Amino acid sequence: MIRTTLLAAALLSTTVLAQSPVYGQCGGQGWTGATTCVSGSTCVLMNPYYSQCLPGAATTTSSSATTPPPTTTSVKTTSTSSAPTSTASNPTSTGFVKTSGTKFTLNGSPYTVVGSNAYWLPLMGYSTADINTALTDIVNSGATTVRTWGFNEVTSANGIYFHLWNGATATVNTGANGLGMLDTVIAAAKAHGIRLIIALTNNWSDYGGMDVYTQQILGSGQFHDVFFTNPTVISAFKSYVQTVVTRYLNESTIMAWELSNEPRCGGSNTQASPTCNNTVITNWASEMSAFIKSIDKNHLVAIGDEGFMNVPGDFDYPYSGTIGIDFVANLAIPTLDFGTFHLYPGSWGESNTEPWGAQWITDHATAMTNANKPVIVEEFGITNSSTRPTVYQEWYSTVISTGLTGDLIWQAGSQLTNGPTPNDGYAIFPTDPSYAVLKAHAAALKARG
Ligand SMILES: *[C@@H]1O[C@H](CO)[C@@H](O)[C@H](O)[C@H]1NC(C)=O
Ligand SMILES: *[C@@H]1O[C@H](CO)[C@@H](O)[C@H](O)[C@H]1NC(C)=O
Ligand SMILES: *[C@@H]1O[C@H](CO)[C@@H](O)[C@H](O)[C@H]1NC(C)=O
Ligand SMILES: CC(=O)N[C@H]1CO[C@H](CO)[C@@H](O)[C@@H]1O
Repeated sequence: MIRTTLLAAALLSTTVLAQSPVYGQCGGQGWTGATTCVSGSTCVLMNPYYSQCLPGAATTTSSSATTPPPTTTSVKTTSTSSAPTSTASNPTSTGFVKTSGTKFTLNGSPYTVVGSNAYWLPLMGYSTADINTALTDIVNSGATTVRTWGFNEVTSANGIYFHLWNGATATVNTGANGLGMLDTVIAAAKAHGIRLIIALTNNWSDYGGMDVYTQQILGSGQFHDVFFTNPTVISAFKSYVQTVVTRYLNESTIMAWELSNEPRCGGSNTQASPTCNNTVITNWASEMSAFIKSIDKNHLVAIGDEGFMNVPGDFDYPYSGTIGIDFVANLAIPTLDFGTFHLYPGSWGESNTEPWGAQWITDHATAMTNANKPVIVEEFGITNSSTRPTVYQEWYSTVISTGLTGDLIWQAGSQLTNGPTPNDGYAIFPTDPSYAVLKAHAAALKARG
């Protein structure tokens, strides 16, 4: 407690900024930073929580500068002063993906979510030509949608990074080796007609994730789930989320924000606290999704979780309610637009791969129908490339027959200038026997609607 208070006091003294940069925040409830913008930009009121410096003059200016500071001890996350170099927002884009019952829609017509994960697109320093090659391979499999990472937490500034931590002080890297990479991926996806689902942190230590927040803010030795409950950590995550979300407020290439990849009570090297239960992540998901909705009315919001079920008396691990996720409870959260689940019989200790997966899909389709919201199996995979075409075909048939809204493979694969994209054993390159299965399924799912 004492530690937190001292940190917050120290941080507050460093937050006096002269002027906000273009696209920087300049007001809003709880905002304690600069309320004027650098010359050539004007402070525009977006909503009660957020005013932003936009290029040129504007008729609406922020009146929220007088809002009293909040009572929370917020960790300030400041943007660097460089303005985005690419067109992060394109007002002439077509519409945003929306939901209607258990389906997605785009400009009033059905929108089929089918495609792949490609977390690496903005993170490897790929050239624009290589990003285009990867997206071309994805599009040729019939994909409409790609899921990628909108985070990269680091403690030293090397290579590509999005969010640099130095103790409790964090800086968002908006430069060419930071969110500029995400700008490039978004522009390339737009050019290929692909929509993106972007996760905002990671349960796992890949690319930083939740434990970087807790360890930098509170020190080492934290339980993993402190990320979901500590007010200072929640403020810090909100600050990052706000920076990313407002950068792309009007960007219709983004279909949805996800709170995190695979949130759980436990992490990669960090344990769950003895008191962590499903309620902890349900409460966190409610608060965070409401926060995003308060600043962004355009984009859909989902958790990005594995869809674990909480079935009393069921001791099958993914149904046992012991991991920190209650899929049905979370799907009822009003500020979440759709549900997600993952499917990895291999790493979940399920030996009966094909039928177990089909049942897992069926059970989530039932929850989808009951909640009347879309649900997608947004990651699935097996690593045995010889059995994969048959198993995926079976699972795809189950998706089609149960009416499940959509699906994304983990993960896409491409041969690029300097070699293949990352392959953890699940990647499907255009030469893989499963690639044709994906393609046939994408056509079938679009036909089903
Ligand atoms: C987003 O669109 C709204 C409504 O058209 C507009 O008022 C606002 O300035 C835009 N914001 C950005 C960041 O482009
Ligand atoms: C879940 O955890 C919260 C916070 O520790 C606690 O208040 C609640 O009673 C727990 N619920 C159950 C069902 O154990
Ligand atoms: C893949 O599955 C086939 C068929 O069950 C099996 O014969 C083969 O050993 C498996 N390969 C690996 C690497 O496990
Ligand atoms: C357990 C698990 O799903 N780990 C995944 C976490 O995310 C990274 C990518 O950032 C994957 O490579 C891991 O497989």
